[in-house]
Amino acid sequence: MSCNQCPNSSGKKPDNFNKVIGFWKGFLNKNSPRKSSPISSQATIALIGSPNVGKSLLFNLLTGSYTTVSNYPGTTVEISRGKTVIGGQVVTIIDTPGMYSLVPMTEEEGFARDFLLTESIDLVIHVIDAKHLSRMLALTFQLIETQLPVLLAVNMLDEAENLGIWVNEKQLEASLGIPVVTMSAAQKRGIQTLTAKVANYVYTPALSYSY
Ligand SMILES: Nc1nc2c(ncn2[C@@H]2O[C@H](COP(=O)(O)OP(=O)(O)OP(=O)(O)O)[C@@H](O)[C@H]2O)c(=O)[nH]1
Ligand SMILES: [Mg+2]
Repeated sequence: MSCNQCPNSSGKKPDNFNKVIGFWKGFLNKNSPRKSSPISSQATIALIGSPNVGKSLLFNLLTGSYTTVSNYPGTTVEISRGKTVIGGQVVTIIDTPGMYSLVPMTEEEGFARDFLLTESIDLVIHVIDAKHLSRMLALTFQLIETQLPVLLAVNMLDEAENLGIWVNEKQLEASLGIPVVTMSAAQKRGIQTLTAKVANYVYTPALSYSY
């Protein structure tokens, strides 16, 4: 996928992107009508994603609270909760352990999956690594299948751009049918866009989200 606004739009395209999108779009159309209702005020938002994609750093940026940012296994097995104000509403943000799939292979994945199914979550922010877009979209589609509203945060944009990988936010939104934010938590890029898109849900509970 190329970015119209990027000078180097002939850069590397994520492998198998169109195939991945096409497969899952067909699958979802047949199998799971998506929930379109917006989330309410007093919302609870969960950060979900593979290990090392930047969930905890994003959590810290959003909530201003301190958690350990580490690659060592086990450091985020405990779910962290923090509060912030988005769209004039107090919102609870939850940081979860890294997981590759909703079909649990590890203790952390089982924990995160059970938590998603049992907790009252209004919005899932699926954080992915822009360098591995196609591979990480599999979990996006699994999350959409849970019927929870999903926002895709394509993080690590700085590293992807350094490799010549350009992600077109609008094109991805159109392809997936969910809100997408391209961002770099390390550079604090895209955070305002992210909160603006979350605010769209939080602030207008009587309206459908549009993007
Ligand atoms: N270059 C770059 N590094 C980032 C970015 N976001 C996070 N990181 C770094 O990536 C590493 C992993 O970030 P974490 O926030 O711990 O990742 P996580 O998803 O919470 O990982 P787990 O808790 O293991 O699932 C840290 O060293 C972060 O500083 C980004 O946008 N760009
Ligand atoms: Mg973490």
